[in-house]
Amino acid sequence: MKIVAAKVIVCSPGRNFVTLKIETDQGVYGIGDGTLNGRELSVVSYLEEHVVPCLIGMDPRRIEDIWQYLYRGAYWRRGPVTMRAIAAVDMALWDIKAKMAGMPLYDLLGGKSRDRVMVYGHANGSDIDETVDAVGQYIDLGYKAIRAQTGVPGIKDAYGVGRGKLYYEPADAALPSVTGWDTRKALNHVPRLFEKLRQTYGFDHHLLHDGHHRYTPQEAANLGKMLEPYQLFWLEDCTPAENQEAFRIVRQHTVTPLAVGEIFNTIWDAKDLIQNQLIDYIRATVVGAGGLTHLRRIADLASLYQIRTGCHGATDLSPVTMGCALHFDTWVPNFGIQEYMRHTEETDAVFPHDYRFEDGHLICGETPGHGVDINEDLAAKYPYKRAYLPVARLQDGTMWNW
Ligand code: KDG
Ligand code: MG
Repeated sequence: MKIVAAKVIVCSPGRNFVTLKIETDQGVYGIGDGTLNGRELSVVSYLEEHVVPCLIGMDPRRIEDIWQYLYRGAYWRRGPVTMRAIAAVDMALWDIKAKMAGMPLYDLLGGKSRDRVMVYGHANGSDIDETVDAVGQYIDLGYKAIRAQTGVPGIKDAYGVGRGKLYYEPADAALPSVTGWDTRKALNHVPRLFEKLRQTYGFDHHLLHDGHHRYTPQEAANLGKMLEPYQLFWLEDCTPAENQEAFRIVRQHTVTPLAVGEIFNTIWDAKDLIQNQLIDYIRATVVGAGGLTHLRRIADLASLYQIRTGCHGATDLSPVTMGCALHFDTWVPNFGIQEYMRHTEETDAVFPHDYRFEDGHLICGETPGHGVDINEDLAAKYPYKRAYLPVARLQDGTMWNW
């Protein structure tokens, strides 16, 4: 069996997506996602110029060998562009293998560990009352777990507060828009949101919060401690994780569960965090961390330390990643939760898929493969549009982490 063609499809049905389609001499094809928000065309070039030529003629059944070839063979290891390109190939190859086997992907991975996958949605508002109402709407939709973000008085466009509600999309401008940040103001405000949420809805639902890399380790420890009475499911990205040791400071001061990893590319980004039990949930996902082949390794290492998965699932991960992630979540023994930021109707139409939402959970389909396809004719109607994530500056103009 041979790979005879591989093409990169770029489209923008509401937002940009990079999709890889690998075709074989047996007529079976596979689909992979290589979207890198705000830097999409670098992955396109990496795939078209440096990966596709190598793939032609290879045996698509040799998933592990092709992964190693692309990882070791580049000499230059890791990084978001390389690992997304590898992920796109890996997803497409698993799709082909499962289609050839006539199995839904979860069966090929080892079979179901659960029937459905608990997801969390994003509730946000420009102030506490608006966010409380938004959480209520998610509860009415059946969600069991909800991430809550609120505007903070005195901060321009605080993280997580979108213009649209259900379809909130942060990459919203042809050049990065400038948002603000002030840790003191946030620390005064965020605990009041969760106090109000618990007063209003009680303790039955899981509540989550994303610090989006804004706090220093000591500030993050302070936030985690102040949030303890509200029993969060997790506090995410409370401090940047380049320095994995930084989480030790947070951990020493708070029992609020910690999640990190949506920007991790490989197991090496998470190794110390996992082995020192400094986190509770690992957020790496299929497109970010080199595909299913590598994500499985991260999940297995995490399972040794009772750390559970919580795959990133924002809108910048295409339905192809969501399909793969749901098969992974259905199989992985140490599953925690899956993020689910809904795609727009335009996106869903370009990527027909067989997963469905029911009662706060996503359920993956039974179609052989990962269950997600691309309608190329429709995709061609939505050409690429440059779109950037915002940047953040402190009140005195200093560049900060968005
Ligand atoms: O592209 C950036 C988004 O994926 C990110 O800002 C979303 O933090 C995020 C989350 O938790 O989904
Ligand atoms: Mg996040």
